[in-house]
Amino acid sequence: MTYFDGIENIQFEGRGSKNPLAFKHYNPSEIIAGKTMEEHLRFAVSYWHTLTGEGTDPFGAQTNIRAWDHFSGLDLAKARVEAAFELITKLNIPYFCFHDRDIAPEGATLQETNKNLDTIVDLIKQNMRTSSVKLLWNTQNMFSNPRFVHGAGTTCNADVYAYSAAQVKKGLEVGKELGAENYVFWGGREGYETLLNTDMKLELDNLAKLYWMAIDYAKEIDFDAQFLIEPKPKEPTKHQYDFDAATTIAFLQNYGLKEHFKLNLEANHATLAGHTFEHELRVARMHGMLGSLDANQGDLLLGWDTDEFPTDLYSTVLAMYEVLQNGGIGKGGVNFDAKVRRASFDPEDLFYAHIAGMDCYSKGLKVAAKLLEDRVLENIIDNRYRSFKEGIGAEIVSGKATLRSLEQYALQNNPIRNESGRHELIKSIVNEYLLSE
Ligand code: XLS
Ligand code: CA
Ligand code: CA
Repeated sequence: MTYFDGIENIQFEGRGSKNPLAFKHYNPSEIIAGKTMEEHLRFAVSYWHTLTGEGTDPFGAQTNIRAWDHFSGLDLAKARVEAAFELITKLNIPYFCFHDRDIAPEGATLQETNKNLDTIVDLIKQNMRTSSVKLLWNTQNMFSNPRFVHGAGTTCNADVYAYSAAQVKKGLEVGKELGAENYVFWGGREGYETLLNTDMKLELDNLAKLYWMAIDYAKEIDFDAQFLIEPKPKEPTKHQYDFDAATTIAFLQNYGLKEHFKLNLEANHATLAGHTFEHELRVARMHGMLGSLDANQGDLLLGWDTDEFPTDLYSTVLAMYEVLQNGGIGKGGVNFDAKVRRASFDPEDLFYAHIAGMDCYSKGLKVAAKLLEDRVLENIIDNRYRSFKEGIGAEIVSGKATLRSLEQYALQNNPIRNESGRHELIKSIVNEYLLSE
């Protein structure tokens, strides 16, 4: 059965095209900075938003109209697999990502749940064999079911912890079975509501133990995916332990886990943490931990995780600038962890949304590559820090300077002069690149 009749494979038509079902900027085979756009961007569809999402919100029921709506149970899960492969292929997207519970319904017992999962994993495997779609990452949903009310790896209930471990074990086996290139841990309810009833130290120790068990088990079954942790500061809990990139890196370092992980960074989680997306990417890059991108955007006026499709060109330029500076995204990719707005309920909106996001990232890539080629920001930065290249600055950088030598210098160096940071000028230069590329 087909689910998106009337929609053909989406083609690149270029800038002048007015066809809403065509790419204006994403030209997969076009070479930018030595690699094809497809190789740079490694786009992925999020199963949970695009196939499982219904358009509900806390105030209202499903609005999405989907051709698979009349199915239920395992039949619904099977229909969604077929629909997923049709959509991903028509969009010419190379990857997808899922949580275990997105793809198959839970049964009455863990055994039954695993059996449902196996059935759908088999079907996905068949579809992967007959298409070129690959799995960027899978993960486990340890936050929706009421059993996770107090968390999973950080729960106060050892029985829930054991259940979570079993779910991670199965998730790793599924990842191996489907050749996942990465495996994600997002701390769904790994956080707290109040410190008054929380043993934070025990919770964090236990979480680290769960990660160590996952590392050991992946080794045992020969699953060589890149492990990724996805930071988020709040939602659903008031305080999530993996607050942001810096906090997550400190946690990993503290428990000796750093070399086993990279980070999956999401734009909307960055802004929830009070950072820009490029800040999170920069922190990860500085530590050699930039793993993958969850591409979306929040809303300036709303303080929650709205997961909108990325359409802000300025943000994608700066994100792709970090990725290029990183030497690429490696085994990671650009996963659209984004949902159509509740009022965009038609099936074709799924296409318009992905096209918008893919074009926005493609344009971001092109502009970032051009900025780098012309060394626009590099020259500005080199010049801004030039006082550290010679004299007293070079001594500070090389570690030769002491408080005594610096005092001696300061005493005879009068007056001190600063130069303008030229913020507005620099932003207008970036705008010129955006407009002309
Ligand atoms: C939720 C997260 C989640 C992760 C995967 O806010 O973005 O969807 O990406 O568990
Ligand atoms: Ca995400
Ligand atoms: Ca999100």
